Amino acid sequence: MSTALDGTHYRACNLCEAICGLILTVQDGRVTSVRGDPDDPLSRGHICPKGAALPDIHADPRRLKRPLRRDGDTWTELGWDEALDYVATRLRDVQTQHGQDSVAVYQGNPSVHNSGTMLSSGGLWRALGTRQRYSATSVDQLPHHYAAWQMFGHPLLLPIPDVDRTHFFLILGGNPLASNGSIMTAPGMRARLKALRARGGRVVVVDPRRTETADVADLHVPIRPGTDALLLLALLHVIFEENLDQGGRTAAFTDGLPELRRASAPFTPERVADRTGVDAATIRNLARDFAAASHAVAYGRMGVSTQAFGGLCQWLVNALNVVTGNLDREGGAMFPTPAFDTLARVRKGEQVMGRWHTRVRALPEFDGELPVAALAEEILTPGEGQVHAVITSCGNPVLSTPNGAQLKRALGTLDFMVSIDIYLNETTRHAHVILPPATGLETEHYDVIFHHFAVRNTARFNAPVLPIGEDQRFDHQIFEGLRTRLAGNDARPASTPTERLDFGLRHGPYRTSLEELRTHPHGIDYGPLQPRLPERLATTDGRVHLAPPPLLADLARLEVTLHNDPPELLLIGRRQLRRNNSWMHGVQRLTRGPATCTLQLHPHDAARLGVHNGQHVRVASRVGAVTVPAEITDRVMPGVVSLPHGYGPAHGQQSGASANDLTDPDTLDTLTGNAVLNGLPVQLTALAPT
Ligand SMILES: Nc1nc2c(c(=O)[nH]1)N[C@H]1C(S)=C(S)[C@@H](COP(=O)(O)OP(=O)(O)OC[C@H]3O[C@@H](n4cnc5c(=O)[nH]c(N)nc54)[C@H](O)[C@@H]3O)O[C@H]1N2
Ligand SMILES: Nc1nc2c(c(=O)[nH]1)N[C@H]1C(S)=C(S)[C@@H](COP(=O)(O)OP(=O)(O)OC[C@H]3O[C@@H](n4cnc5c(=O)[nH]c(N)nc54)[C@H](O)[C@@H]3O)O[C@H]1N2
Ligand code: SF4
Ligand SMILES: [Mo]
Repeated sequence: MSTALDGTHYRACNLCEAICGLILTVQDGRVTSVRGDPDDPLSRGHICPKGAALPDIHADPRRLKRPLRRDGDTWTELGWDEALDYVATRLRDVQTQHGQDSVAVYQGNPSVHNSGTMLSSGGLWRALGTRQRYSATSVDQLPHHYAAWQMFGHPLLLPIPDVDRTHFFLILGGNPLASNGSIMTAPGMRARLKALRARGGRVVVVDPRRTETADVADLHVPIRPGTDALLLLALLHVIFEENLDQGGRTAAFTDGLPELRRASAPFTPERVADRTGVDAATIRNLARDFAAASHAVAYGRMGVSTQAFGGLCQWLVNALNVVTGNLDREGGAMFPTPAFDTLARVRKGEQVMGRWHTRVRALPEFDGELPVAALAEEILTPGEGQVHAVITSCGNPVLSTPNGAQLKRALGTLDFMVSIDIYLNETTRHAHVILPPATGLETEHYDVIFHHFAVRNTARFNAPVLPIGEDQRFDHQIFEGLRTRLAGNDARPASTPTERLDFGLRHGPYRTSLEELRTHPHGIDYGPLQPRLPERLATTDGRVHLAPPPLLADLARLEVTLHNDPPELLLIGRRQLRRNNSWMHGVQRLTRGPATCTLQLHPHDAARLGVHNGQHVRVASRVGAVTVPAEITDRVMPGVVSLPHGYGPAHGQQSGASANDLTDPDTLDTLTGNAVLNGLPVQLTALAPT
């Protein structure tokens, strides 16, 4: 039976940062095929297995569509009005009894991939007025924001590698062939890297693991986890020592070059070689090649962000681009110009850190959010200001934040918890109410965030592909429903996400509109990235700060590591093409095949510890232990073991242990407050075969 929907639809995928254009065929009201859209000016036909599985989320019988309320272990469905009334009442009661900050909020990763949530959740947080706000940022890219704020004046002024025009791409701690790129929206990295090499350029990957990206690079440089700041300083050292630095066009408005030169002086390649595991000759050659390339760009991602020196790493990556004249120039690190530009009206020189602190450990807020590593203790520690209620939206922090087992215990003690989420999972099962929004193909989409990080200036808006049932609600309806109930008589009607989007597009740099974008379903191409400095800088003095004092001061902490013996075994993570953080295991076409939650370890370590391939091993850290099968491979360097995150015991065919039952909330990048998910000391024991 054909329906009004039948035919061809265009929709950008919102599962990851690559925002690929898709062509969907609908027959009899069902999606029967998904292909990459060759006419999308950014993705040019790219699609990955997750994108192809996008319709399966809709078909997944476990996906929630109606509100659920829990009494003990029993879940019952509620009507929407009843559910929203109940949630608002309970939240207000907790705040009346324990104060505004007794309600904590955690926003997870899909928040930034849903324009409805992005453009409507802020109103609810303002109505709540709580300072207990957390998100996945502090288990991810917080150091990028910190360095951008210190150097360029705003957390979102992140320089993006101009991969399509560079001749030398230095990747530290990123694996875009598995992740499809992050803080670098560049769909189809395999093809982009192939083109880079075809034009005579080089790709170098610095990573403790020989990754899928390292496989297609010219050079893989294995590095001991957590030591990249030393390597980056040594690269700068060589560049200064051999007078390879070139100011480039940004020199006229850059301060701090002499301070940076002085700071890197003690870090000779010879001095850091042992600790990093990278020999001095390799470091010297890398510095020379990078400086000599006509267009070069250094890029550091998760591996150099979620580690003990994340802030230093992101600063030094930017600094390397600046001193080699590659900031804000073609083929270097550039600032995109998105059609919907959240940076259009920034306040210059805004203080965004330390305006308040966590109660228990006094960790500083950054851009309105506290480090999520502190959430469990804020719930568990009695006293004035204790958290008694939690709201999660698009998040699964029990699997995604340090010491998830402790957070799980903490969530069990709450007076009230509500989760805005589409699944019943390790986190949402603790909620008293789950409010499931429409998702994916049911929603309209414009990527509000990732066009700010894209390697080309484009814009794409798509209408929903699938209709929602009468009993479903959109995310913005849920947020607005709660906001108006909490704000009571003060609530004025807010504009809808669609209206906000249209307003932003009309006032944006290209003066476009939703109407115009609707007539271009493949997207509009505004061309390659353009130089944007110094106009785009948000520092009070309008200059780039190459040597911000807090970053210089943090070098003392790094120096100490040169004098300590390194731990014998360090744990790192591993993203996998067919997984999406903690939540797409319900999609069967992604979960076929052998179990993938394995602990990779090098043959030398396996021999030393008496571990056989496939044997179960116990991995223990300061906070916990997990049991997983070993996978012996020389892809990881000796002294390093790798475990993917996002697994749980109830993930069907792909069940596994959670890496965050090992990670330690007390170990942070103390400069930024970011969690340390890589370079964690662990002990390994082989378990008797069963
Ligand atoms: N050890 C270790 N830990 C890590 C990482 C690591 O590399 N190693 N990576 C970290 C990183 S980078 C990140 S971003 C975090 C991610 O951590 P989180 O953001 O906390 O978790 P996700 O696994 O992304 O879970 C997404 C949740 O959103 C729900 N969801 C999916 N779509 C929608 C939707 O449209 N609407 C709503 N309301 N909900 C939806 C899913 O059911 C799921 O509960 O994990 C971090 N944790
Ligand atoms: N298929 C898939 N794609 C995803 C996701 C997913 O779960 N699955 N998650 C999405 C999210 S939320 C994010 S944030 C991005 C992340 O995108 P990426 O950062 O590209 O992905 P990761 O695989 O986490 O890459 C981190 C790399 O750092 C390495 N590493 C670990 N420790 C160190 C270290 O100390 N130094 C160096 N130099 N390297 C180190 C790891 O071996 C790994 O290869 O991916 C996104 N895309
Ligand atoms: S790469 Fe990301 S955006 Fe592209 S199809 Fe895959 S999941 Fe979707
Ligand atoms: Mo992330």
